[in-house]
Amino acid sequence: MNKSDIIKAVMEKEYQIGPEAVELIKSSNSPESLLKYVLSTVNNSVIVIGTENIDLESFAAYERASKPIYSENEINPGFDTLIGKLSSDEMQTTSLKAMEFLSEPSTLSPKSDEFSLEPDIPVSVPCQTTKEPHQNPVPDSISVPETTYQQAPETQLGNDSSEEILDSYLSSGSLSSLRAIPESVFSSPSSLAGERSSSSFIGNENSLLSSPSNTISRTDPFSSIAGRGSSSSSRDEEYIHFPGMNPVTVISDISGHSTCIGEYTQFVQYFRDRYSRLSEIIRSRVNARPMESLKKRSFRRGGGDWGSEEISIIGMVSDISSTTNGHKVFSLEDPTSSFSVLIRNTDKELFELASKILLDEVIGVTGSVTNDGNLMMAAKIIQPDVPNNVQRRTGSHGKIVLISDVHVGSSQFLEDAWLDFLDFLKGKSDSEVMRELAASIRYLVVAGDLVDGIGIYPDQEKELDILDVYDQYRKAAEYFREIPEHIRVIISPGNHDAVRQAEPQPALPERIQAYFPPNVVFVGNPALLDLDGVRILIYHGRSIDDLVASIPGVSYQEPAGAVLEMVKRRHLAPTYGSRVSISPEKMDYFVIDPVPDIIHTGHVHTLGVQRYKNVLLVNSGTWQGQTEFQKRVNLMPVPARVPIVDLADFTYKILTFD
Ligand code: D5M
Ligand code: FE
Ligand code: ZN
Repeated sequence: MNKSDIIKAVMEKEYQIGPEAVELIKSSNSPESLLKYVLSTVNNSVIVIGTENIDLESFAAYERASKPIYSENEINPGFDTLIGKLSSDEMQTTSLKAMEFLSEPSTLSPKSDEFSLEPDIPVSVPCQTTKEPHQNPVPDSISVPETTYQQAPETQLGNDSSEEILDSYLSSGSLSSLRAIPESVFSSPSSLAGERSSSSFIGNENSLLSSPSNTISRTDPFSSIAGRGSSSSSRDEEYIHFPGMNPVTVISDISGHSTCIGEYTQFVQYFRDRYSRLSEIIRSRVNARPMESLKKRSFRRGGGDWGSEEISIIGMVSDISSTTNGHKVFSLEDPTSSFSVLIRNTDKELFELASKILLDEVIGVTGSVTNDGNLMMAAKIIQPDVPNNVQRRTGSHGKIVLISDVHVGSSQFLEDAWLDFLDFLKGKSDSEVMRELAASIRYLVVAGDLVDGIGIYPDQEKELDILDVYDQYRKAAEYFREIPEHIRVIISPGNHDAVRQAEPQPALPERIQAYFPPNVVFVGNPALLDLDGVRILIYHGRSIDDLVASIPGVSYQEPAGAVLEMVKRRHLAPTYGSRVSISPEKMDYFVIDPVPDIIHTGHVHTLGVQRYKNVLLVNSGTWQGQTEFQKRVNLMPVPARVPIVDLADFTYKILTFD
């Protein structure tokens, strides 16, 4: 077992590992068994596995006293093959789940080929880690919950003007297109066993017994922001206030509130929350019916040309396919039922909008229903979006500096530029204008990837100057101590930071917070804050990778365009189970509500600022030069550029430090 195998296996479990610990495992007589032993015994609250977490004596005693924790024969032979085929990013979301299925022959036999080795199938691991499949076999009936394949509903057609289109819809192979999604999030457990129940409804969580074998063992160990701020005793008791000249109020943040233990019922609850909040926004603009009522003959049906009644529905997109003639078909779900919607390619504008619709987003559709009550011909698609009349808030005074992706510890970290930036903050610029500007700064926000971390991508250690993640944070803290005390610094984590990978991510652990000076406030990812009257939504931006890949016209070169697509959907990570591993919390922390004044993202290492209906969208760049990995994928970073926003009128400047 070599170093990168160890790091990969540790990443799989959503831990990080220190270099000495890797060496210790590597040098063992049975590194694989030791690693498995460590992973099965490590304390829930550990993020970075160090030598102190490796108890060689107990391991030896364990091996003597019992059969090995994993007998090699028990391990699924498919696992290594799977790992070999996947990039590390895919591994983070895919392989654990696949491993779980592969270990349950009874559950996968009919679909194993489609399932096991297909890297682009979106599957996700919730919470912080996953169960050991061999130890906690999941009952058959619920073994494939959040990733059940869904077949588009069959449609019986009536005789009407749309027959031709419908014929092609029916004959299209796309009808049988399958995808792994958190299927039937509104339905009863019977649908999990393969049969969809038409009488399914929101609120069925009691029908799935929560057995310990269906849970994930690690829960959120952090309650870190509470350590520094004070809880409000007002109506909003959850809000945490950091008072002072430059006050911070945390309006929404997972830190200390994670309830996710990975039970299937939590997915139901999570999607119910997503649906109810987003549909409420749409409902304020359309008068929608429950889908179940569309099957009843309570309104005029028939082709649109024949004056059928226009009706509206609001649903979550559970499937997207195309007919052989190139029309689009959406399957929508609401708490009462599901329904198919057809978007004809003859309606250019509508079709263009339909091409941008993503799986799992919540949309309203207005149209007419075919005679048989099985299909809606769409005339209009309504996204939640931000109302045109959203009021600009009065604002505050002073300036806010927005940065992200510092990547301290990376050998590509641009220290010279960074030190120039620190000099600027300290008021040490040559120019009077810059000194005045610095004096007006009240807040500095870091939207994730403060350090480079370790074991985040294959061979990362070859591009690290600092190999220990704690040392990386110590170095970062050293830099942050240089920042004048009167500037309130807010640090939110990203995918390179030492917190769980599943989002929403909690704030950095207290051990790391302790390195930093008192003017630093730690929040989760995402986090909605009020900064002296200005509302800012901070999100690292992992979902931008998905949006670039799936929405035509959205690119890494203009990252604010991706954020705009989030705003239209009022959701930071619309599609479940792609790059973003979403932990099913009680509340959907990704819903953009209320509408903030500023949305600050990062992650893609390019800079972009855009204004959309009085919301300022800022994607800050990076302090890391191009890595070998980025060279391979042709990602050209925009380093050492700093957006600085006036809190009174939301005008901005971009400062350059290279
Ligand atoms: O991400 C910086 C950028 O690089 C971001 O656009 C994602 C991209 N990236 C990083 N790792 C991967 C993998 N493994 N596959 C595809 N794209 C990737 P950062 O979070 O700073 O590493
Ligand atoms: Fe980054
Ligand atoms: Zn990132």
